[in-house]
Amino acid sequence: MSETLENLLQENRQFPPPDALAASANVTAAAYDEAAADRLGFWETQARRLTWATPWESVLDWSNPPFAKWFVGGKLNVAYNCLDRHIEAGRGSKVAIHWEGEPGDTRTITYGDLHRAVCQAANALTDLGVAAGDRVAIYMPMIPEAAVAMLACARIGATHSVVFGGFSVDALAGRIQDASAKVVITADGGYRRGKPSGLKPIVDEAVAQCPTIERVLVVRRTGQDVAWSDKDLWWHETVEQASPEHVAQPFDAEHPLFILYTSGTTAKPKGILHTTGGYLTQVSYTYHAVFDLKPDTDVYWCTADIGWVTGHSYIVYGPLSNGATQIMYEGTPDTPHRGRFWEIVEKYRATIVYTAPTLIRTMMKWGEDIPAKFDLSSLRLLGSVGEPINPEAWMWYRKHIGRDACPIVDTWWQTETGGIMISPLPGVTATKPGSAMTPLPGISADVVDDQGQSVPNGGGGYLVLREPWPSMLRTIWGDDQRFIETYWSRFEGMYFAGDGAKRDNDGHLWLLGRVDDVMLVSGHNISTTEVESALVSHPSVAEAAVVGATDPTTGQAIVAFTIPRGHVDSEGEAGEALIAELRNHVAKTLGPIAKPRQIMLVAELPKTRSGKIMRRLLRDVAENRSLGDVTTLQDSTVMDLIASGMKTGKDED
Ligand code: 6R9
Repeated sequence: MSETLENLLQENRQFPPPDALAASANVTAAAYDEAAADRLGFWETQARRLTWATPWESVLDWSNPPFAKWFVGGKLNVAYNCLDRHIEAGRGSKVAIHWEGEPGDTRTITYGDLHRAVCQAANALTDLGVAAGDRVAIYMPMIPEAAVAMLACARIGATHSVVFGGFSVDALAGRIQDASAKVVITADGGYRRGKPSGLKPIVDEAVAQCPTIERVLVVRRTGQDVAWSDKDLWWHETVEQASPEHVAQPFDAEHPLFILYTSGTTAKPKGILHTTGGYLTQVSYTYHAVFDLKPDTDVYWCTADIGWVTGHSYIVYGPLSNGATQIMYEGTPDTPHRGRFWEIVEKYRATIVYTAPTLIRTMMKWGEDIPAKFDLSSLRLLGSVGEPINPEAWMWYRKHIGRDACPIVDTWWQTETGGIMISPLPGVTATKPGSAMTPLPGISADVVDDQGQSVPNGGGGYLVLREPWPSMLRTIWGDDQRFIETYWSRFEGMYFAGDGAKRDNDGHLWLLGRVDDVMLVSGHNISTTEVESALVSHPSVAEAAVVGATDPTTGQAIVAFTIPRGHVDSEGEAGEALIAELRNHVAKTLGPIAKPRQIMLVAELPKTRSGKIMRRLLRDVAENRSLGDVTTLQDSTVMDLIASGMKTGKDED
């Protein structure tokens, strides 16, 4: 028998789109039929939503798989599509970004303002000797100049490599070296948790190890003291003095737009390469379709950091190519208080919020009385990305943020896919809590067994993509062989995404986490996601992470790390009683095979900067090993907290 994943969790709730939203939705069910009838023709139609300087000769060259070329021979400028064409259409005074600094300072930036800043930055970079094809590293806080820097690179055909502002010296230096970047754009620092936190000192140390760097361009954000070398230039003395006149040149559809390193938990980070025409086509279309953006009335807010692919595709390129008005926030959700996010929604009358399950579960932990203090009635659509969203977290999001009136789009995609692949369409799909539902029009996803055969409804296995898509990664920077081995070798002729998934009895897709995390318990492949969702479905639990630890009788045994909700007493005997209750709750929800051997109550979980749980580290704890590499952890003290005592009971965050 071929190996598949168990399908344990059953979910029967379903929510059709609100009538009014469905009646005026940007995309209707007809899109699925159009794409099914002519997939490439469908993508050509979507490419025509952009402005091309030279039309393409053929839509796809797939003669040398897995190396795809989309919109062959076409030419366009990405920054022109995000800025100039809106201004030419008379929308220069429309707000592009409502920016909110963590200390409470604000900036309102129109499309005209953004265009001017990008043209100045394009001229300044050109003066520094940056030309089309050169690489530029961007290491910035969440300030508008981060988007300006990206768009300026795109405008002159330089390839940007954004590195999370907060990664270590070694992480930054390694990424600069891998791409041989010529310039770094950074800031003196940014505000996080009420304090200025320095970026320039980290850049200084990294640059000392990177001979390819000729110049460092520094935005003054915090005003803190910084060391200065003859490579350094202030943004306000260069960019802000440069000419605001700049004519964008078109680039080939396959011109490299950006490299983004995946946070690779163990191996050397992979520089995922995205190019120009196909990438912009898919992110622009999916933004329009999935978020149903009405440019004249919507106020959109994606809470991601710009250093994550979500920030690239759904803060910069998707929204701006569609002429959206959006909110950008510099800081953390609990500074100066735990209602900061909802205060921002209220202040700007946000209509669409796109965030991560980790944030939703944190809000569950803090309690629903916090969002209840704010007027969230402007919201009409909610999105989720980054991890499987547990059905109870989905229901909490729907009820306490969306007042049971907003559709939720659970969007599955990856750095590698560039844009959203699997998601409800908000005006079409009757959603199920916890399911990403179906591939978008023009996308073909499947769930297969060990042999690459599609599993029937009700079965689980490996998520694969059977056909090339416009915003697919083109290679791993500098390593075509690794590109082939990592993504295209597991199953003949298919892209394997690394995730497990199941197809329910109606054919809808449920993401089950990374297959590396799957637990093999007494011969059953059990996904971490289903056990975590069962734990989160208990009213005392806000968040859970589950790992398989070596066990003498069952091969692997399930070990769960669980964060109780804020109001729950988890000290002493109450804690013991809760643990016993949770073990039984999982057994009852999923079956006895999924009953955890051990549950630990903890205050925090180790997460990456984009909020993904790092189960690898928890496996080390569960198997009493010394900890592996913790450099990509969001907060490295969390592991000390978990390893010592396990049950701290108090909330450090
Ligand atoms: C966009 C992004 C990709 C991995 C992906 C999967 C997980 C993302 C998800 C999801 C379940 C969703 N993931 N969205 N899992 N449901 N809606 O997150 O890119 O940082 O490269 O991570 O994230 O495991 O393979 P990236």
